[in-house]
Amino acid sequence: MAVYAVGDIQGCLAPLQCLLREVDFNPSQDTLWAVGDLVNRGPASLDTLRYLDTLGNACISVLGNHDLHLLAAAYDPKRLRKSDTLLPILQAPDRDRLLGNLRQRPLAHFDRTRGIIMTHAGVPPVWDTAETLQYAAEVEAVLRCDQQLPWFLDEMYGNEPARWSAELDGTRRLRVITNYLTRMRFCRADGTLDLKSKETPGNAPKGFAPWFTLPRRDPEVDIIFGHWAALEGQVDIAGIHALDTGCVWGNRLTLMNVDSGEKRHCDCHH
Ligand SMILES: [Mn+2]
Repeated sequence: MAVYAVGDIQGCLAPLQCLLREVDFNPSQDTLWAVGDLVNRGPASLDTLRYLDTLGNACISVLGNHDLHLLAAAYDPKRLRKSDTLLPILQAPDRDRLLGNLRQRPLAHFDRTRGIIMTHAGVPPVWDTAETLQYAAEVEAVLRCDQQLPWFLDEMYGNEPARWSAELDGTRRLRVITNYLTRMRFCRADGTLDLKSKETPGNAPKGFAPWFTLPRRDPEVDIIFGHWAALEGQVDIAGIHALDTGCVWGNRLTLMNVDSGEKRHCDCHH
């Protein structure tokens, strides 16, 4: 009955399966949480999606920026970039089923019993847990709607607005929600985002800080996130769990036992 959380997989299926073997993962009893960015850049994105689908309800994954980019590329292949490794998914005979399942995944997962929320990039300092889930659900509803999805995928790219306001509506509202939950690194206490820097926390742009160092609205709720490989999983703040350890960049994949906090790693070249 164990619950494990894994960092950004990005198509690195072999290290994932190695870690799951090490913990004797049993999908009929155990649960795997994934922080998103299941695909892209790595070698086996298609097989990663197929494998995670076989886990059914035993896998809970939130959407990351690369997962959303896959959906966008599926609607318009011109969006594919040279560094993307998504073409095998787009050409797969089971692509519609895989993408259809991906679209159903949430942007935030909250385990009320444990008091833990998981998103791909984090939780902005201006939202409590209830707001985070509510705003995530606004984007999730659009992702699941056949009529609205192509429109959203056209409009989701961009760094503006840089700051949340409850008065925002339409595409600007959905874009800033998506950016907080899937792309955020550096932020101000008022919620203003800097989406350009991908550096280490010590190299924050002037006036900005890593989002998790800012006072939290719900400090009693733990946060599990990925996305920021430069952190190397090193965040010494109670209740904050950074799981992206840059497997796809040749470092390692991290699997954490959610209840004990124990971490295991598998080197990417494994
Ligand atoms: Mn990411």
